[in-house]
Amino acid sequence: MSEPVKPISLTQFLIEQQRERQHINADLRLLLEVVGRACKAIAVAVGRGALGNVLGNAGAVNVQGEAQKKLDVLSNEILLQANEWGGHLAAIASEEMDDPHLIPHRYPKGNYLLVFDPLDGSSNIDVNVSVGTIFSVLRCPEGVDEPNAEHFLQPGSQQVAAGYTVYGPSTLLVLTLGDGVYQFTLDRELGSFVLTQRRLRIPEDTQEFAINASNRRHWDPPVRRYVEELQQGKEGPRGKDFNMRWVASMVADVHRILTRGGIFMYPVDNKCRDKGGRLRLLYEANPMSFIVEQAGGAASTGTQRILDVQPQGLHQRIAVFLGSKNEVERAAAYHAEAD
Ligand code: AFP
Repeated sequence: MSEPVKPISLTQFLIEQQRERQHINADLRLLLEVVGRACKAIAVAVGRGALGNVLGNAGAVNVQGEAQKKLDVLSNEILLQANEWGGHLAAIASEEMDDPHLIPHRYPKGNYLLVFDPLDGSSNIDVNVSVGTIFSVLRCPEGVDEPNAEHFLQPGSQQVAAGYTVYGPSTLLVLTLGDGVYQFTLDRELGSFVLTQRRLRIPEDTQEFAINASNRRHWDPPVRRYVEELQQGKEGPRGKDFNMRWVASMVADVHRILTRGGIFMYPVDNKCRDKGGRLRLLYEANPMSFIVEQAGGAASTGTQRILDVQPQGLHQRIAVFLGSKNEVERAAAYHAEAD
């Protein structure tokens, strides 16, 4: 659900946000344009697939202990190189890097911190299923010249912008500056992102849910209860049938929810409890929660609003329930009852 739209370019949209609405300053505008440009380069690399010799593993393991794909490494490089020289950033943190990347001394420094998952869902690359980039922008604390990991540990409510791209049948960029959610589609002939949906709204109710059901035996009782009730459909306490979808690319699952509603869940379970969860707070949960809330949805750990969580580490993981408001609230209520 969204408002009708005049198809302007991302550049024009950002200039309007700066000039007319004074919603962003010139540095943030430049930063977002550069991120958009880098995502276009990633879209080209993803689109080339086997022809670009970019499929398969890179032969390295990232800080998360996961085998890096060639496209993970390439996307990370593209985002780093595009963003380090513009003068709008103080440092960059990536899911693929152990520590923050400081802006080299030869370039001017700015007041923002950029956080990204360069290629989310990368296990889907080799099977030609949608993947994407997730990013979040924070302010660098005042007076900090050489930011370190600690300076990135800000609750998600402090984000000044967040977005994701989906490299799917078309390439989409979804963006929030804290005043609604906007969707841009890449015009491949012109090479520019064009506004195609404004003020996206997630329906409060839904008949779709997304969870990796193969983990069922590891779930905690409130998650089991919630999902079992969905599965019981018309005959169960919910009195209606639900459909299940799981792409295993958070960008694709969240984009579906933004488009037609639903709830996405990656709870902490017995399989990932020692890590704190599966999804990363700074690179995945926070930007997606900001977007979902801006579209009228909700995002919770099951016990707390995600955007209120005080991060403890750059690569911290967390439980995620997000999407249609009434469903997220119900899942959270089951957790509260179980407590
Ligand atoms: P990768 O980027 O390592 O493929 O992980 C993707 C992801 O973080 C998220 O995008 C998916 O929702 C989730 O993991 C998929 O997890 P499962 O492997 O349990 O399906």
